[in-house]
Amino acid sequence: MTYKVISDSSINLFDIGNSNYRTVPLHVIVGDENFIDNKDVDINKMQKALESFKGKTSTACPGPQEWIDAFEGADVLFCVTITSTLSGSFSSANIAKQMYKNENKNAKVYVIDSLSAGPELVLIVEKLFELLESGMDSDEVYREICLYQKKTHLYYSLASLDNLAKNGRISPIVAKGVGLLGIRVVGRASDEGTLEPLDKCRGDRSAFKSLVEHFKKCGYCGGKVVIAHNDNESAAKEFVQKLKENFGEFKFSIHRTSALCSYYAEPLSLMIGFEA
Ligand code: X90
Repeated sequence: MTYKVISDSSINLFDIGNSNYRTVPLHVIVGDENFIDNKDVDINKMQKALESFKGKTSTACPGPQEWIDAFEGADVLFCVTITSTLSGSFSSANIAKQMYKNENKNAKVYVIDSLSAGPELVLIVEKLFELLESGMDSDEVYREICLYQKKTHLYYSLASLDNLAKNGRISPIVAKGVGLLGIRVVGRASDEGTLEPLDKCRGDRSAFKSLVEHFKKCGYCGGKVVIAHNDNESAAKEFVQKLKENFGEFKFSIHRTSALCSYYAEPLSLMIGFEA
C-alpha cells in the first residue's frame, strides 16, 4: 500500500518534510497572467501585478485533472480541500476520485472538506501523517481525522476585504471601510465553512486583544498554533508573544501566505489555525 496526502494550495505550504505529500494549485488570474499557486509562484510579482492592474481579477480552483496528476501511483489517497462553500476545489477532487477509481479499482480515495483555509489545513495534514505513520487502517484514519477537525479552528485578522467582496465571497456592505486607518476585520471560519466576521478593530494590537478573547471562548489551552501572514511576520511573532502571556508555552509555526491566500487575505493579514 502506498499512500499520499494531497492538499490544494490554499494550505500555503508546498513542503512539509514528507515525501508522500503533494499539493495541487489554485490559480490567481490578473489580466492575461495566470499565477499558478505552486512552490515556484512569485508572490511579489503577483502583488505588483494586482496593484497596477485596473480590470477585474479572479481566482480558479484546480480542475479534476490537476488532482489526478497528483494521485498517480498511490492506492490510498487523502485529499484535503479549501472550504466547499467558497470554492469548487472539493467538488473537483470528488470528480477526480471517481475518475481515478474507474481506472484503479482497489484505490481508496478520501476527500476531506476542511471547511476552512490555510493553517487549519496544515493542522489536518500533519495529523493525517501522524495517524498514517502509526500504521492505522485508512478507514480508521478517516474517522479519526473527522473527529480531529472538530477540535481545530481558524481565526483571521484581515486588512482588507476588497477581493473577497469583488469576487462575491463576502457582502460589499461588510467589506466597506476595511483597509482604511489600519482597520482589521477579526473573524473565523464558521462550523459550516463560511467566513464569519466578528469584530472590526483599529490596528494589529487591538485585533490581537480580540483574538485572545476568542481563543479563550474556544477553550484554547496550549494546543498547536499555525500562523500564515501576508507580509507581516512581525505581527505574527508579536501575536505569538501575546498568546504566551495569556496561555503559557505551546508549539507553533509561522509562514508566509502563498498566492491564493495572499489574494484574499490581503497584505498585512494574518490567518491563525489552532487546536482547542
Ligand atoms: O475556487 C476559487 O477560486 C477559490 C476561492 C476562495 C475564496 C476564499 C478564500 C479565502 C482565503 C481568507 C481568510 C480565511 C477564510 C476562512 C474560510 C472559511 C483567506
